[in-house]
Amino acid sequence: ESTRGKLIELLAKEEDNFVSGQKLSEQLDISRPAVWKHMKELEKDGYVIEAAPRKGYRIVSYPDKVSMNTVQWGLSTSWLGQRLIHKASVTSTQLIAHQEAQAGAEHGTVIIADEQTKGRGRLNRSWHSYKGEGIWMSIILRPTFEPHRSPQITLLAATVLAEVFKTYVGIKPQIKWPNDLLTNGKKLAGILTELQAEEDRVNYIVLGMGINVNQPSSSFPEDIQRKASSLKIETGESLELTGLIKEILQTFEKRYNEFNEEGFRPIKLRWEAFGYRLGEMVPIQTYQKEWNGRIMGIEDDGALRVLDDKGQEQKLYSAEIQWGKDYVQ
Ligand code: BTX
Repeated sequence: ESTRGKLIELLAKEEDNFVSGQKLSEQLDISRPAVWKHMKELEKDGYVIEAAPRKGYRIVSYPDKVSMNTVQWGLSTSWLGQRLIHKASVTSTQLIAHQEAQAGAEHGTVIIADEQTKGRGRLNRSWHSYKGEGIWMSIILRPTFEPHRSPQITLLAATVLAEVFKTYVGIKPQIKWPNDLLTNGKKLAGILTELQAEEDRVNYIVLGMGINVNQPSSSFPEDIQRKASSLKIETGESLELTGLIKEILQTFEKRYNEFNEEGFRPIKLRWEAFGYRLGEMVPIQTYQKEWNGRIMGIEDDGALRVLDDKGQEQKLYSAEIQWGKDYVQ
């Protein structure tokens, strides 16, 4: 199986170019008939391989099916997703992730499901997770930082999704504080961070991401149709889930490593580049008070930085913000 992984990697790296059977046989240290046999196996898994005399092999298309193998093949991470659990149907990938984490699952373990029957959002809200139409994924992290820094992970995850949507999918999303990914005020993706910690130490974090990918708008129930969108609705094209999952995992690992080495600053700047209604006045409700504030950015601890009408800076941790007519809570 690791030979097959390496084989995919060698072919994937060359993209549209052919790789000779000779080269593959040398690099994998297997005979040429064995290379041929592996190609036949890959075809069974849904890869379309072109074999040309004297030129060699190339991948014409990748399988659409999400599975442990199709995600891990060619995945260029060093710790994220090296252990990956894929299930056809679960109640919630968060739940599985908690069970796995409590049983000792390593940092970077990923749980992905085609469908969730009880997908959850924040504050006990539910998350619609249609079969095969989106990415429903939880990542187990075992960070060494102190618990109070964990909200930064939510912000980091939001910037990773924004970055991937922009560079890989080609749409520029906005991040509604703290963690919703929007286009035109509609929710494309949500993030749910759950923490298991002691006073001064994080046992683990389960980071859940729900990404609407291939839903047509008719797929959403009526009550969320006007506030939800998918990458397909935005681009007009279906996207291959495995490719997108790999891109997210690779970008996440890179940004997480950067976060460990350089701290929160680069993440903060990137977050602010995507910030929803940044610089604008919005009505805010804190405790009994209603006031207007200008959204300025985020603090190092993940709080929202808002300027009140006296020109004072306020830090908001949780507040009812009336995001505007185009956004429905
Ligand atoms: P949230 O509480 O910010 O958003 C939930 C709200 O969003 C719902 O009340 C509903 O109005 C709306 N909504 C529900 N489903 C969708 C959808 N598919 N698209 C757009 N809007 C929707 C956000 O919570 C965090 C969601 C995390 C989901 C992931 S999926 C993998 C992991 N497993 C799991 O159970 N949850 C996480």
